[in-house]
Amino acid sequence: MSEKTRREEREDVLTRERVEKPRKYKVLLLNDDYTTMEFVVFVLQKVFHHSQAAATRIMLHIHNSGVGIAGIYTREVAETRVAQVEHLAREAGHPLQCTMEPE
Ligand code: TYC
Repeated sequence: MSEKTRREEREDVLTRERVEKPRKYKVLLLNDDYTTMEFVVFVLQKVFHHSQAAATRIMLHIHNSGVGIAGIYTREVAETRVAQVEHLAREAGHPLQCTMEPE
């Protein structure tokens, strides 16, 4: 008598999805040879709300190591910020690349 109905199993799945913490995603900026340092600092301040000092430190880390974390967010926020970076970069004529990956 402990067998669950299909309906009860479906409800268990829905409950688990609502109760568990949403997955977080790292938004990454990639280094390149053409985007100016000033533009990367501007993006880190404008899109990711870092201070000038933090933005400069993150930009230099990316410049020296090839990739760096701009921020960590839920999936929808991460997707929006990636799109904002791509829009600003294309508009300014910079090849800056921005991606996201599960934390
Ligand atoms: N490497 C670039 C330069 O020397 C600066 C840069 C930093 C570009 C970080 C992209 O994500 C980046 N102008």
